[in-house]
Amino acid sequence: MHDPNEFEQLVADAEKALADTKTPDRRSRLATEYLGRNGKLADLIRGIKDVDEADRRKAGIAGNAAKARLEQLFDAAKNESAARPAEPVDVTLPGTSYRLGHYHPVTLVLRELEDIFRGLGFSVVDGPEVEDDWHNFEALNMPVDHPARDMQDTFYLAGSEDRRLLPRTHTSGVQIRAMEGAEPPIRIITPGLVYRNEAEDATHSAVFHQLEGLLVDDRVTFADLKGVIASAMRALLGADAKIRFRPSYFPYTEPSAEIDMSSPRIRGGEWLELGGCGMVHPQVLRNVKWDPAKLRGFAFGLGPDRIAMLKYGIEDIRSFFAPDVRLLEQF
Ligand code: FA5
Repeated sequence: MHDPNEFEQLVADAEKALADTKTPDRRSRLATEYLGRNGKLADLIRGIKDVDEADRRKAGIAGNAAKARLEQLFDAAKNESAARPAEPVDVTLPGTSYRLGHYHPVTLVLRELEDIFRGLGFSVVDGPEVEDDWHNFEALNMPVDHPARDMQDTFYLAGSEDRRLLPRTHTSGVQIRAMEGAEPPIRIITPGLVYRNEAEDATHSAVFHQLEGLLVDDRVTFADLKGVIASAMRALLGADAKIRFRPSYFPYTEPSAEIDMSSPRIRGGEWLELGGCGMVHPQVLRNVKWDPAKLRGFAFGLGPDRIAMLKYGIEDIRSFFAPDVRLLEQF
């Protein structure tokens, strides 16, 4: 430092900078810039030792005066802004927008189906994806050497030979779990993933969803089953959706049927397979210690992936399980 007037210049600079400072935040940064331990004032004060001896005392006095003046200036600015009301908020300015994610199309269909079935009095229950032989097969009237086990190509978990654990091939095992230890009547749906050792193509995936339904009460007929399926599908796909039942075979229902669906807005009204269903087999009721002489029930297993393909016009089921956000972004 060569000139004690530099202190006056520093105060003048600070005054000007303060006048241009609008926010408390910037004012506080400015105070540090001038008054901080490594700030501009401290720099000048450190330089006093280099001033000619004759002027050194004068420089010291100027330094102290500058310090007092700067402190006064910053204090005043602080008090003034504290006394001033906060800047009014312009509520018409655009807000901060958040990028929201998208639901998977199959999730959308599952949620819609859950809502529809809840409206029909069903409750939603969950079951394990790793199932044991009893629930996936045996209690469903498929003993170990029953040929119907070959209707679904099953994966088995390595090392579980004694308990025969498997990634479930269908959601029907949850029917058994829901009835075991419960009292009739029952009215449930159970959505979830299932796994099959299948060759994949545009309508077959090795991992896919099912939505199982089960209703057991004292007077239930096949007409009730048709009514429930038809009203659920009309609610989901429109009042002009048509349902038809084709005779089929499942060991756990008798009689059994395949459900097909057609809508004029989907693939030109072509009939498409939606799921399997039937009246609960008496042996299944016996297996859960319910009395088939007093009870009747129906069950169904729908394919929500196929329903989502129909609803959204998606040609290949494999795109649901491929990690491509371009698909999801459309929903
Ligand atoms: C069953 O799995 C029976 N458990 C359904 C059932 C439940 C019948 C209750 C009677 C009573 P199926 O294997 O047909 O049936 O499968 C049912 C539906 O799942 C099919 O109609 C289809 O919509 C869907 N599905 C079956 N395999 C696949 C697959 N590989 N990829 C996608 N969807 C499939």
